Amino acid sequence: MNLLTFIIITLNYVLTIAGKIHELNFNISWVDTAPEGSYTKKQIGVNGMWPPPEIHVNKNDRIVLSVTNSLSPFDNPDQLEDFNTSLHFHGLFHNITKIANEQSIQNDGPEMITGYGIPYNETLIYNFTVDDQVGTYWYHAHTGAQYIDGLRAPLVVHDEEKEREWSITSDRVITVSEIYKRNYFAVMKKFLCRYNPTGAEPIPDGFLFNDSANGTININFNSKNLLRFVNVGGFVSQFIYSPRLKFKVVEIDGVYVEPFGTNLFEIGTAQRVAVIVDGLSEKEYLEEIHSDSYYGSHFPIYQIVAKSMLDVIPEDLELIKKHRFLFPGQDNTLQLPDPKDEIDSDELYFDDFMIRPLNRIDRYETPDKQVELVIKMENLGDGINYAFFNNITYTPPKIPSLYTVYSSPKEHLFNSRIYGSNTNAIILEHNDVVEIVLNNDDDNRHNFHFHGHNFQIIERGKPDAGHYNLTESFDETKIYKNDYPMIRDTVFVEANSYLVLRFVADNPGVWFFHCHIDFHLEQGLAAVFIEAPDLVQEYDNKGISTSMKRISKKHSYPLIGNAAGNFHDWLSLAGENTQALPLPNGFTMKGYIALLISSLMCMYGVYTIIDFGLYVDNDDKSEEAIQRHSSMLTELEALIK
Ligand SMILES: [Cu+2]
Repeated sequence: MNLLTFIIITLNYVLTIAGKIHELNFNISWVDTAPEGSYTKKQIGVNGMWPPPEIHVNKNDRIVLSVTNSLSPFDNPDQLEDFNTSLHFHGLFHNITKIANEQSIQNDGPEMITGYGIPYNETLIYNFTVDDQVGTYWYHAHTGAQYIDGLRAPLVVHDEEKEREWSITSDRVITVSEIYKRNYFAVMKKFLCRYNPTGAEPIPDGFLFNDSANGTININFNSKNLLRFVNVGGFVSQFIYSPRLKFKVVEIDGVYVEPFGTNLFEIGTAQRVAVIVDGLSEKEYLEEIHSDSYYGSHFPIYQIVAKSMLDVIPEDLELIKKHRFLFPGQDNTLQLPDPKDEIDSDELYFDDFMIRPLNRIDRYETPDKQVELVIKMENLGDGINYAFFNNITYTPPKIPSLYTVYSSPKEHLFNSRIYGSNTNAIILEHNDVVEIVLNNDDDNRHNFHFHGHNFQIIERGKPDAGHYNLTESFDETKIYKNDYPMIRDTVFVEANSYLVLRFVADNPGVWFFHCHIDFHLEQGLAAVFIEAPDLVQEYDNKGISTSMKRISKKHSYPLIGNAAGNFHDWLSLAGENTQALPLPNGFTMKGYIALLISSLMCMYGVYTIIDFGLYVDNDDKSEEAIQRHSSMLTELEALIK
C-alpha cells in the first residue's frame, strides 16, 4: 500500500467514525392542524409544519439542533401566558466518558433535570453525537405534558450494515398516538385539580395512525419493508394487529432482538417495535385475494386501544381503528372489514419478557445496590390526586439537578440531601450493578422509562401478584426465568404487581426515571438518579452551554447551588420546593364547625316535620276532623306502648 492510499483509507475511517454533522434549526410554534379531518386543533409544530420532521441520521453522526421557542399567545388565543419548551431525545445515552465525543448531559433535555426550559423567544442549542447507538428512537418536548400537543417525532439512527443484511427495499416510520381536541394546558388544568379527586386520566378524543385518522401503507410485490412503529402518545398502550401479513419483529427500543414472527404486538407510550413485512410475490398475492379468506382482497392493519387503561369509554370513541396495506393496483377507498373475530383488548397479550436480545448479555448478577420504589396514588391536602414513589411525589428543585452536580463542592457530591428532599434523588457509584424494584400498589399499569440507560427485565409479576420480596435477589439458589433477559428502555409494571430491573451504572449523568404515561409524570411519578457525580464533574467539564448561559443571564436564572438554590450552606434546604401537605387526619376546626351547623340544621328540619305532622286546627270542629284527631291519638298511644 502506498502512502497516499494509506492516508485516504485512514481519513475515510476517521470520517466514518466521526460521522456527519446534521445542522438543524427548529422554530417551535402553534400550527393549525386537522389530523382527524372533522375539526381543527392548534398543535405545536416545527418551522410552521405539523407533524414535526422525522430526524434520520447514521451511526456516529452528530446533531447540532438550534431550537427557538415561538409559542406565542398571539397564535393561540387559548394560551394565556408564555410557556417554556424543551426537547428530549428518547433512548439516546449521551455518554460523556468517551472524551473524543464531546458529549454533555445537558443535551438529554428534561426541564429542571439537565437544564432550564427554553423561555419564549429564546434559542437553545443541543449538540450531541448518537455515538454507536442504532435503531428507532424519537424526540419530544420534556416540559409539562406539552408533547401531547404534537411536539414529538421519530428519530432514526440508521445502521447501513444491518439494513443491507435484512435486504430491505423500504424503510418507514409509523407513529401511533392519541389526540385531545383541547390543548394540553387545558387538559392538565382539569386533570390536576381538586374536582378530579380520583385522578381519572383525561379520555382522548381520538387515536391517530401516522398522524391521521386512517393509514395506508403502500407495499410492493416481492418487497421487504422495514416498518418502525413508535407510540408517540402520552397515555394509552395500543395493539397492532395484521391478520393476513405477518410481522417479523427485529428491533425493540433500539435493541436488536432474535427475530420472531407475530400477527400482533403491543406498543406502550414511548416504546418502539421495528418489524419487517414481506410483500408477497404477484402470484402469491393473486392466490390470496382469490382464496376464500374472510378478508377478500383486503390486507388490513387494526390499531386496537388497550381499553383497560380508560376509566370511561364514551360511546363514540372508536377503539379499533382500521388501516391497510395496499398492493399495486388496489383501491384504497374500499370499505375495510371489521376483524373476523370479535376483539376484546382486555384479552390481548403480548409478552416482551421472554424476547431475547440478539446480542446476548448475561443477566447481571447479585446487585451492588438495590433501590425499591413503592408506587401509590393518593390525594394531598390541596385535594389533588398525586403519584408517589415511597410516599414522595416528585417536585422539581429550584436549580436543575445537573447544575447542582456541576457546582457542588466535592465533599457534598454523594450526599443525596443536596439534590432535595422531594425529588427522590438516588445516588449511584460508578459501575455498580443496580437493581430497581418497582412494587406497584396502584391498580393501574405503569410504563417506566429510564433516561441514559437500557435495563434488563429480571422479573415481572402478573397483575395482582403483590410485592417482590427484596431478599430474593440476594439468594444464590434463586432460579431465574431468563439467563439473557430482555433489554429495553421503557417497560410496563402491571397493576398491584412488581417489576425488577437491573443495569450497570456505567454512564455517569443525571438521569430521570419516570412513568411515561405523561399524566402520571405530571402527578409526580418520578425519581432522579445521580450517577457517578464525581465523573460528571470530571468529564462534562465545559459546564453550562453558551446558549443556556445567555438565556440564564437574561432571565436571572440561578446556575449554582443545591435543590433549594443555597450555596453558602450546601446542606441547608431552606426554601426548597416541597409537595403539598397531607390531607388532615380526622376533622379540622372548620370541619367541626361545619358538622355542628349541619347537625343543628338537621335537628331544626326534623322538628318542623314533626310540628307540621302533629299540627291540630282547633277551629275545625267538623265530624271528619274529630274522627281524624281521635285516630291519630290512638295510633300515637299504640306507638308509645
Ligand atoms: Cu404511570
